[in-house]
Amino acid sequence: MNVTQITFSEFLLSERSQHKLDKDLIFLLEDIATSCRIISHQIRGGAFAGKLGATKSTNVQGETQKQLDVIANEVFVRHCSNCGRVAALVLEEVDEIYWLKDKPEAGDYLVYFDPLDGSSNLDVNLSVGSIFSISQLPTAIDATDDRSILRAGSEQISAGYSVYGPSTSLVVTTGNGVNGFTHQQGTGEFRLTFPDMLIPETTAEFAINASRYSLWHPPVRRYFDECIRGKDGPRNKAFNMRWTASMVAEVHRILIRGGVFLYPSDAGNISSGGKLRLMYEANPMAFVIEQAGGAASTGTNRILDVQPTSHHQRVPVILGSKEEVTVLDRYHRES
Ligand code: AHM
Ligand code: MG
Repeated sequence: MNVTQITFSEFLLSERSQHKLDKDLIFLLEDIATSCRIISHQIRGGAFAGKLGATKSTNVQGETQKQLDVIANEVFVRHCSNCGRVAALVLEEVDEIYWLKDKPEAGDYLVYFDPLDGSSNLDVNLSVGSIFSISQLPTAIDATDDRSILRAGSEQISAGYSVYGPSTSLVVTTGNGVNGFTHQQGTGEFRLTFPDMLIPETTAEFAINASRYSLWHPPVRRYFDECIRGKDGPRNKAFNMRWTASMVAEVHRILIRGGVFLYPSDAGNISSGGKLRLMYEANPMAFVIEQAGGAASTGTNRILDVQPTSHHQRVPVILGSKEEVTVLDRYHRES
């Protein structure tokens, strides 16, 4: 870790002048950072405030909501509605698109959130996170047209996540590389601690929920089987495996030390698209990973090129160090 005194606000100002970023984007990123600070605080106090555990409700995906899922959702809505350029919010926990402007103009922002990813980890005190993605409307539109938020990941102008672990990190890209910040207790500032994050091209670490082995398709089984055969297998390499059940924590680990993460489609009761949602999980993470020199694929397509057809759509996800993603793409082609 390379501790600097540069705060997130100072960093954004220098990004703005270097890369001619819109001032409203800077305000919006500040609002997102504020939201992450608040959510981090709520999570740390969760057990004392009686905020761990489930609500009585389920979300649009039919999943039981944690109290903190609902709280994190409200925090993002409250803070990210301030910016006059935000046309709509798309949130994992809410079925409808949350339109903030009656007559959105060209260039207005569309913001996609997974407010609290991996929330099944809360009760057992493991890392969770928030994920965000920002795109722009190419033209002015009629606000009732929900299809206008279905933008491919390649149109993102910024994305990132916050991981609430032993410390709180904020990792952001505006399409000019990836930078990581750590929340400093006391000053309350996010300070630049991981400038210019780059993923090593090669790795010997993979992450997958191996309990789903019997449901996987052949290319994923082939990859996994070869990894666990280690040095005696065709990959001639001793692999290590990790699974935290929190995508934000997995992506953070990959940005720091390399690796590959898979949540493939399988024959389970989840739709054939896989588990993870395209617009607020796969796209932002794919943008971050590519900006850090890695690759992100569905197995058959670059994630950022997938044209969305619905805002809660799911997609298979393979991302991380380039060499492993390339191997997995090849196994999909060969199957
Ligand atoms: P969530 O958005 O409902 O929290 O689900 C997404 C999470 C990811 O963070 C993680 O990679 C995955 O679900 C874990 O799934 P599994 O329960 O199969 O381990
Ligand atoms: Mg999620």
